Amino acid sequence: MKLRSFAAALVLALAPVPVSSPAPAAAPQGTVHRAEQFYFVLPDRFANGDPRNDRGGLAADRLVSGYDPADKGFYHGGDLRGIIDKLDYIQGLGTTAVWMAPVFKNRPVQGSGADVSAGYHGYWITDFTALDPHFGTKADLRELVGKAHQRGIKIYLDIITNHTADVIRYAENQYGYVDKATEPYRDAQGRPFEDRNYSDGSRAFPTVDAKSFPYTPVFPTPADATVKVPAWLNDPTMYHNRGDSTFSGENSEYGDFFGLDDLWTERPEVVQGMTKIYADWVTSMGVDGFRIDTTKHVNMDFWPRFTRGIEAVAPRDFFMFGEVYSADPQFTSTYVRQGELPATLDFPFQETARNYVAAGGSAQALADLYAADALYTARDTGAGRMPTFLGNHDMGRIGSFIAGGGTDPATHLSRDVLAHELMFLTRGQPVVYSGDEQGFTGPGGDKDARQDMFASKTPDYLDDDLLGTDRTHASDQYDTAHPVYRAIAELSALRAGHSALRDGVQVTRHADSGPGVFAFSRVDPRERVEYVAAVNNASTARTVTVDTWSSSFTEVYGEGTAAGGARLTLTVPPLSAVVYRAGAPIPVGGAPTVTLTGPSGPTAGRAEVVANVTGDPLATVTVSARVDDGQWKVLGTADRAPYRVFHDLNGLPAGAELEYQAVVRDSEGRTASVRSRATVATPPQGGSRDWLVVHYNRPAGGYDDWGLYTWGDIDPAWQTQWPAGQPFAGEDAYGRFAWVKLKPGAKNVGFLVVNSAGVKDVEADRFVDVTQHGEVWLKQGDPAVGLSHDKPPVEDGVAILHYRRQAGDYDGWGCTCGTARPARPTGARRCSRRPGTRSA
Ligand SMILES: [Ca+2]
Ligand SMILES: [Ca+2]
Ligand SMILES: [Ca+2]
Repeated sequence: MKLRSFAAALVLALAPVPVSSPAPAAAPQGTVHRAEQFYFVLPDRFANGDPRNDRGGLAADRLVSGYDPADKGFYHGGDLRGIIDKLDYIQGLGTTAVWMAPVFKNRPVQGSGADVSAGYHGYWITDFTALDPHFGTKADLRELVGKAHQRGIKIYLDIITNHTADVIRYAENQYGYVDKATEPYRDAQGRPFEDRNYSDGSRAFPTVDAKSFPYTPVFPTPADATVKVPAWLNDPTMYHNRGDSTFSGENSEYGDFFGLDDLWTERPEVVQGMTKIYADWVTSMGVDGFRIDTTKHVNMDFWPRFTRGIEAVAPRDFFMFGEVYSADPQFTSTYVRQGELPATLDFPFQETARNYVAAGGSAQALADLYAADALYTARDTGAGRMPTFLGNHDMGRIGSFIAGGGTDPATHLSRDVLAHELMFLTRGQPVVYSGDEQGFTGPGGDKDARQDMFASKTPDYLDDDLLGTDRTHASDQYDTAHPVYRAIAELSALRAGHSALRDGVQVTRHADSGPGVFAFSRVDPRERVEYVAAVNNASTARTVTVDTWSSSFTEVYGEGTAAGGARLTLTVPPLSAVVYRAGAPIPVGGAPTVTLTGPSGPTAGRAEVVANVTGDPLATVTVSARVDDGQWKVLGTADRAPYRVFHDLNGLPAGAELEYQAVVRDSEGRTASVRSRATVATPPQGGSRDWLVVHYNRPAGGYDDWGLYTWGDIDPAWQTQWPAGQPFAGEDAYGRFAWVKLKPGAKNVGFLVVNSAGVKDVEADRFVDVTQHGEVWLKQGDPAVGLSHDKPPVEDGVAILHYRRQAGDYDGWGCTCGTARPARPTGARRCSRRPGTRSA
């Protein structure tokens, strides 16, 4: 994650103001409630409805057609006709939306020797406008959409904007990543430029040519030069051309994903081209939503423009969610707040649920997970709209995690059902990965987690032990009597019959500090009837007493016992779940009042606004913000206490005036509002040092899991809870860096570099005397505290202008070159940055 400004160097001065004028921004009438139950299928592996298309119309040779049902890396024959034929089976689970892995035309075979593999998974697209002939025709897709819609089932496509198939090679025949500091992009006149300065679309992108890149893109064959559709994808300057990604730092966004041609998504032609490709699929096929692949490998600026482009042509209830492969909600949520995606796939839930059911993890981790939900509150969306899942085709299946989790095999089926209970009873839109309902396992992720639903000829699948059945993969697996299938169908009916469980507000009621009970309430604000649900991953029954808003409860799911009301005592059997329903709606109570705490922060470049509400416990609070008395903008609507909404301050200059308004709305439509003001202030000038900058270099990258933990004479707001540190969010030629705000008169600061598991990069505590030094340079695994470092080399033809502001308040200041008249201040995003000095 890259912060695009020095927001961490900003301070806020709070001044509450009474509300004397009418509410400036209308609060939305509650969020749009959409809660699907997804079924995710790999079309190649689900059902073979038409053997005539198994080779995609290509020659029989498996290296031409890609068809070899005995090889887990090749096409196995599944197709859209198979999905149409099995709609009864899919609907029997309670499915309301099918998400299909990509169905666009792929390069049939890539690689050579032991690495040869086929595009059966769909992620190696050459023609973005056609269906892969292995899967069928556009007529088949149209029929699938029509027949699914008749049953009330939606169809979601899996789309890719980050890359195409691996077609382009480099004339140099080398593929190591070359970063932008070493070799910047050059325009057609050979002048270096920073492409991110153009990625928001506000200025014309420089003219480039084949010499603009560190590598020279070439096509291995004449046919390769025209293989992609639409034709603009055959222009090799539409790609980053910097070599293979190692998935860290800059190259996470700019590198080729295992050779797949990485699109130059900063270019306007790519933004517009990708938007048109997928908008056309919406309008021509009537599909209902997208799952967006490799979202985090595309620059953040791309997403709001893409999202708005799709939503401009899509029906109102069209929905999209991004694959941001990270278990850290601080990171994933930025794609919702800043990237303006409606949701991200809930990888943090997956990680927590997996630990809970497969490895005896703590119930408290579930409470911690949901406590971070406010990070996703934005515009008209929130954490409740995230698709939740237990495993997938990349990381492996939940059955695999359970079978390999070291628990008693006799409990594995119960754990699998418990995993689905947890997913279906908690907030979010559950995703069932096709095959999980048949107890599929497998030794790992990727190809090992992509077993056929039909009788398999793949030796690597035939030796799997399935949960809940004696069958092997030698036979078809569409058994509607399988215990996991039946459990999912029952949970689906429960959600369908009780809207609170489908998309109600969720409030944590109890979490054991080790294995044990996680209990929570769910309430549909329109119905106001409280449900108390609890899961227990311990091997013994557990009894807990929880607070509720209601007084009498009856059981609607599970086999526990319960007594009491406002203090409800629940006994939850081992490895199971229970749900109780209150006998009467929650009273609304008196008229609402609201006060604001904060905005406080900023932390990680954002401010936090907390509203304190009295009255209806089901009231919502909509928080709006404006900058310098400009247009009000809705930040988001919080649906439960604590009512927290975050405001990203990236790019705001020091001195900017912020104003916040919170409007509380109760179930009877009564409102109250409050405003407060804050200033993005310049840190005080002169005198003692206010900031420490800690630089950190990891030669092989991989910064995302590492943070800076500090103590001593630091500002209390910079204190983090061990082992959490603050992220190294800034990036320069040395590596990453973090700012640490100091106490007035600070002298001694201690620090450690630590990862999320509490592992220290260097074991010893280290210290710096900040009266002597304001910057330190660290290297991975090296205990030395560098107090200076060599400046990176500068290429010929590049001039670096350094500019220092004593207080580090660079926002709002910019540089302009090559013109006699002053341009408008260009701000942080126009210049590359170095802490302490600013360079351009
Ligand atoms: Ca077929
Ligand atoms: Ca390539
Ligand atoms: Ca990329």
